[in-house]
Amino acid sequence: MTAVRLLSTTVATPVEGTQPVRQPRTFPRLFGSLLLVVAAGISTVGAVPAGAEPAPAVRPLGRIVPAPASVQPGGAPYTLTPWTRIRVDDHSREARQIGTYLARILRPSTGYALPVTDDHLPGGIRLRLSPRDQGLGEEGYRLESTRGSLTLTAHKPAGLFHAVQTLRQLLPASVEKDSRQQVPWKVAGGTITDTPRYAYRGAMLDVSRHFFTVDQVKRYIDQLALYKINKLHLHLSDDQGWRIAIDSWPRLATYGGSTQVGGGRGGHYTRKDYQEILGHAASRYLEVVPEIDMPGHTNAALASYAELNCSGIAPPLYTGTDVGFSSLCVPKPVTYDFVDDVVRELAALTPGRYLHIGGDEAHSTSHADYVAFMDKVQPIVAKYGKTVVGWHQLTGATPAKGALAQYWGLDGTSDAEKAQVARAARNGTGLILSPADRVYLDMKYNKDTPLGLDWAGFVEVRRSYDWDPATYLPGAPGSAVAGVEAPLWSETISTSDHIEFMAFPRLPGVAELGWSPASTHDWEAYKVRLAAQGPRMAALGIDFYRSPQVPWPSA
Ligand code: NGO
Repeated sequence: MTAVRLLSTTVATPVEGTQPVRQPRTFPRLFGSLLLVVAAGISTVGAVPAGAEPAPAVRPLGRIVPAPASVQPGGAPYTLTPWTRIRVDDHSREARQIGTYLARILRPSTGYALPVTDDHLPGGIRLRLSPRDQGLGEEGYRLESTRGSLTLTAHKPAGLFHAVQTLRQLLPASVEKDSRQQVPWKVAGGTITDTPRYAYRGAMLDVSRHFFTVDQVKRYIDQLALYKINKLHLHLSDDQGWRIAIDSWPRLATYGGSTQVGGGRGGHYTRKDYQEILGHAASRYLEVVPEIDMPGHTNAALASYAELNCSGIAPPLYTGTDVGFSSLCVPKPVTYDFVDDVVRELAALTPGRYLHIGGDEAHSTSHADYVAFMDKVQPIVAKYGKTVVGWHQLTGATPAKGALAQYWGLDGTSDAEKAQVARAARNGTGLILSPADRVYLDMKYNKDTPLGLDWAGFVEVRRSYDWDPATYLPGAPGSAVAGVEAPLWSETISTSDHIEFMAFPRLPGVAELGWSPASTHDWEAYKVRLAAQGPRMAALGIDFYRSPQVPWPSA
């Protein structure tokens, strides 16, 4: 397994198509708009012409990210006015909360009052939970836009929330601004019916190498929600920092969390902080997947408690960026008291299904110890009611029933290692795909990218989007794929600006791989939809990487 990263440092990933693709404006405005309407008329968004300009007064229905499953344009647009009301089902607290969330997004830029009401009058923006629409599942929705009303229907609240994200993207980008804008607030007529391809659509933030405050995490959650990401994986412990308060082992956070890469102050989340993150994530329909990495990547814990070391001596805190040098002491009984306490407390705090136990780069643990450790630790996770997630090295041990393995290999990963993961997948282990040379958001875009690493090569926007999760890992059945996740490791990342520059615009592409049907997958069409996100990201204050592969609008 060491070989993965050592080998991969030498893998050169070609930088793809570096020329901006812009289509010259050779057709008159009216014809251009007609073309867009016709293009939007097909049932998927695959055929919108590349770089089509000028921007029409009404955005074509379906020009959003992730691409919806089905788009049927038609009829007159819906127009928001100063008298518009947001009408929610009277019996659903969650529908009302989502309505209020929508109103808070729309009020500053429109300047309209947009009261949220449960009156039964016709018209307005309607948020409906429909028990009959079971076909929409846990997260699907229907959006119907007509001259008289705009109706969002879902079977479950998460679907309504995703419908709101679609609605945001159908309105002009300036809707995201926090001051009043004088533009017509129109949504093209027609119907979108949309359900996700995968149930697991994640983003990971490494809060260990550099600590990020609750507000920084909340800001990232808000950005993830716009693209229908539904899992936030928090990498809460590593060699450089332990970031979550554990009452039964208090020094983990107070001492183990007291520094970070480069020697800064670090930090940790109190139980209250963590609950605030959980609450915010839940309000955005994201499930938090907490990770305690073990048995390697544990220097912060080993430094905090001498008894966790086989030698009985605590090492110093670590602020560098090496990996693979630390291990919990597998033969010692106290190791499992420790794991039990940590898992018990974390599982009790976390409402989600999953608990990630790391398991990567255990280069200081023998294979036999690694297997023995995982055999003892996975049942502890189950005992506290959670499903195990581990980095794909877990497949070298015996993954628990129902466990998910997170694959972070790359093209250069050995066939034997790929085969080991594929075999586990055939035997029932689910896969979360995070190929490092595709979706590691900490990889540099190109040699000039000021932040990030390059051990998996350079990852331009097209490369991160242009692959298929279902057929990615040879020998692994498509049905084993639970979804995709874009990790952001933070050796070089220490501010929200850094997060945003590395995540955007690659994150929306990963979100699309997770949400949209394979039939919509088409880089030429995607890059046009992504380009339309440029002004929106800018309005949200996201300083994204202006990839030359994407035909960003010039204004
Ligand atoms: C690897 C390693 C992490 C690094 C990351 C940097 C995994 C699963 N383990 O990914 O410790 O931070 O690369 O890209």
